[in-house]
Amino acid sequence: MIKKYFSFIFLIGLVASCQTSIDPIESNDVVPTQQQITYQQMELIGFIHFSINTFTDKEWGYGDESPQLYNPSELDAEQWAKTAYDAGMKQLILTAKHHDGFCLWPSAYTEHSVKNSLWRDGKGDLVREFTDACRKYGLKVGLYLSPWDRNHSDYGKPEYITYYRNQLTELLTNYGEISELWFDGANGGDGYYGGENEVRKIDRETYYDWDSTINLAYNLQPDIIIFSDAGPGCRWIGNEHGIAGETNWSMINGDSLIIGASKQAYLNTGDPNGTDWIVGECDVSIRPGWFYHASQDGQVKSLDQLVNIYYGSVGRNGVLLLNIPPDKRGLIHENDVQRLFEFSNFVSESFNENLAADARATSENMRNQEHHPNLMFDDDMNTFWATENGTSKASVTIDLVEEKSFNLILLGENIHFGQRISSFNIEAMHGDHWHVVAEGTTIGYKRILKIEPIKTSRLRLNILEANNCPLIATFGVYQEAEIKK
Ligand code: FUL
Repeated sequence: MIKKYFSFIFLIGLVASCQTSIDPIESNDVVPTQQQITYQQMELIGFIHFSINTFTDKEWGYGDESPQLYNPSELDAEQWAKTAYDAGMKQLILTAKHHDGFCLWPSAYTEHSVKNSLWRDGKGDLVREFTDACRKYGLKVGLYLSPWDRNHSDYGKPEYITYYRNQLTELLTNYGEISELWFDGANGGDGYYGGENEVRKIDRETYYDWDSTINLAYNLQPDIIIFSDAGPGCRWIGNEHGIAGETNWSMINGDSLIIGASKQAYLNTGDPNGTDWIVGECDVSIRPGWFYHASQDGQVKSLDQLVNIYYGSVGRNGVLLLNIPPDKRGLIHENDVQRLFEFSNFVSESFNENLAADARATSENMRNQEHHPNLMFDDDMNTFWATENGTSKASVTIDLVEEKSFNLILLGENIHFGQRISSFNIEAMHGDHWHVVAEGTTIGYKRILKIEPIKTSRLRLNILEANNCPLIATFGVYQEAEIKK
């Protein structure tokens, strides 16, 4: 009788444990769209600042520049696209119009464009050459259309908004699929404004009626990622050094953000309680300026600097947008090409071999076999270690099978269900003891931790705090390539 009773209890226990293991994974309320996931997976994208400023040696044109100044001697957009492709970039964004109002395409709505330049006898269309070149190299295309226009006589009046939307319609209608649209936050100030030469200030909250412009963009390009201080697709990371916060949530309160007037510290870290998913985009130039200046040929960022930027952006749950400005010839300068080559070699050498690829993991917090922690060691976000719903702490022990030497640890969450982890550490076994070798707050899509070089065969990942059950898709250890000085 007693035996029967125990078998019955055992059966109930078994049914209960099976039941919990087949519960679907609870999703967070705030999750990315498929477009945002695809966007984030690009990791590294490039920026092309090229316009009238390239020829006037300025960063911000006043708006009174003659279109005739624009005359690149050897412009080759395929050289840009090939350079970007070779560097591992997945998309390029072109400044179709910067603050000076000069248009790189022959817009029907202004004379201030390539059509009045000497380049290609006034018949050129750089947006066309750029989009064709990107597609030839399999790169996605993004466009920057400056909301501030220091050339246009109507800037500051309602008529300018119609002009701006007409231009946007041209760009989003005539050039095939556009994957990203860049709304810069700089707006209002002095300028030429059709010859008035005055200061024009606008109300950043109301003047542009952004909601209508964003709707227009979505109607024309439903999958587009829109960048601005306020998203909605991706957000400015709050600085132009390309560095995300050590804590970086993809969630943030979109309603509290204003294009051109957002709190930079808030943009830098996001918000664990944010109601909107807006990925952080980390923009930075390979040179001090956004536009090419011959005087900066010796100031291309060092490999060391680029690597730190990479760890501070891609390695902190962001997308790195690296600017590579073509010179007056219309080519990316040799110094920049060389540095990009060194950078992409560094990244591919460093992350070529996951030294944990054959590791074995064990955890007391395992939802079921389908979410075994061994699934963290492949490259697939869709196979992952998952714990039971409601867990906020969990540990996994990793046996590297033999001793390995490394100084980089890479982690990633399955963000389809939301971003969850807010505190973790990693321990390594030295002799008979565990020692903490790394600790951090957020993980998100990707987190890279550079640690003191170690040699060990056992590691332990401890998730110390999470807003829902941890879902770890990636665990890798790597030996960083040497940076030759
Ligand atoms: C800034 C602009 O004012 C710069 O000229 C540059 O385009 C940079 C990417 O964004 O806000």
